[in-house]
Amino acid sequence: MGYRGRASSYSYSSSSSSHHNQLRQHGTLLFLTFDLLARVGHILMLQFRRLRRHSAGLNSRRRLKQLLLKFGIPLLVLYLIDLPIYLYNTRVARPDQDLDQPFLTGCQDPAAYAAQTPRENATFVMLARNSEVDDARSTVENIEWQFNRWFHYPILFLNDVPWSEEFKDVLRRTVSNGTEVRFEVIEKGKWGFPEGMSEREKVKAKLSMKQQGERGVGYGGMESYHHMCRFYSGEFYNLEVLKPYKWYWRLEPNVRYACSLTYDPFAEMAKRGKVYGWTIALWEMGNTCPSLFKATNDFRAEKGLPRTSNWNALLKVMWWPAPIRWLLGFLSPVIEVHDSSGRKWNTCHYWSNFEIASLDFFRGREYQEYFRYLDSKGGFYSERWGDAPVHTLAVHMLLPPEKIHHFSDIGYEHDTLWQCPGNAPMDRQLLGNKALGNTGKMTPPSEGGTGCRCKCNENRRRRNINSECTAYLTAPVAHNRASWWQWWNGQHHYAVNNPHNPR
Ligand SMILES: Nc1nc2c(ncn2[C@@H]2O[C@H](COP(=O)(O)OP(=O)(O)O)[C@@H](O)[C@H]2O)c(=O)[nH]1
Ligand SMILES: [Mg+2]
Repeated sequence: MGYRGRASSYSYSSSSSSHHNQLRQHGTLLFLTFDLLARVGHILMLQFRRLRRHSAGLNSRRRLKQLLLKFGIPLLVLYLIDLPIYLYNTRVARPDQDLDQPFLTGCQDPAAYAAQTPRENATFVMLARNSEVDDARSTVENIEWQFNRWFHYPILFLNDVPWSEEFKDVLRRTVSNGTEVRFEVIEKGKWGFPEGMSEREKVKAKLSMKQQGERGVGYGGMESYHHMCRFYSGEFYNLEVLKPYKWYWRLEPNVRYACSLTYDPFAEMAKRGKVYGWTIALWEMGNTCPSLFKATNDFRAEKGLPRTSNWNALLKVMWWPAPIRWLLGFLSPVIEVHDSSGRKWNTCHYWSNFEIASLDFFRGREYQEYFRYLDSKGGFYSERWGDAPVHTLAVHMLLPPEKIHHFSDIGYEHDTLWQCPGNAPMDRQLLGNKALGNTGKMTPPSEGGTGCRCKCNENRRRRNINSECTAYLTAPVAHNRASWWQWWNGQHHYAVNNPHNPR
């Protein structure tokens, strides 16, 4: 799709001469690659013919031996040289110490904490539909009880259509005394197709969404879902109502926090220089965003951004020899989740319905340029790029590992996914604390637990964090990692060696 995401603020495709230069360079590179392949093929063919002539009188065993000597061994040697170089270039360097740990363990006295700690410029945000009033109420009731009755951060509700009186009434009644609520309609130009997209391109986009629906791409046939993903990927950060704030905490209808959170995560993130906080990581379905990784890597290369450990943590390490990788790179426009050098994305990403993050980062120049670049590729509609993988790829491309924080001590449930930490020892549960009060029956503490009065649903497995996907994304901050043997047996480093998160 050729539309330009807001040409005025977008510099990549506004200059057609640089675009032509790029095309020319790409064409030259392709020509040289083909030329090289053709020459190598020609030499191999000549060698093969010679061998056939020479071995005409030999029996088949000796022929095979000759073939192995002439081709097999040189190819194996080349592979053995290529493989370590490839592995070295895609390695995730091991830090000297663990770079990310839970901020605090067990319960704090929330009244004392709030009195001593200056508040941050922060807000909760919930995008919702009027019809989701019950689910929105349930989330707000829960977060007020588990956290906000002590901290009173404002809650901002966003909608693409005017709020119903019912929604406003119910939610106003749900918050605790002292919590400010605001109901806003998303300002013009921030929801829907990008400004500057022509009618023809919109028709094309709609047709593409219809086809995605028919192909069974998750939410692919739902136009409003595409708008939602594009909104949360970029336009959200430029809303006027968010200008006064430095931090946001994203909420969604029908979310349950399973533990009390007795410290201020905004203040702790600010204190420790964190930028992005998450709870759950999971695999993305490749068919929703087949070319997102390629587009992101193209952006990275165009901008001269290095392949860091954080970037490499996004890769699925493959053992293919170089020519197969070149072929995969060449075919990347038509195969899923590969970049143009043939590297493969592991599709692991942070689930963005929980996020505590810096608005300054996302409204900053680098992220916004990335968003506009993606917009110019059209993938929010020609595919169904989700805001979760977009945020993850950006965070791993633009931030060093220590700026990302896993809130492994937060109990979080939404839909079918959840994270529930073990509870810290009883002496860290502050049972007589007046501000915490009676929070009901809690799950018994477990060794190395970090949680404050968590009530985990015992019918589910206790923790989700011992997963391969989490291990990929947390590798850059993990000093202690699982051995090959442990990995093979399904034990991944984040759980194996993090003293706060035993299996
Ligand atoms: N106002 C509004 N909110 C929407 C729309 N589509 C999705 N949302 C909100 O966007 C968030 C994510 O949508 P959801 O359906 O939960 O997506 P999922 O979590 O990926 O299954 C939720 O907070 C929804 O309330 C829409 O068309 N209008
Ligand atoms: Mg949801």
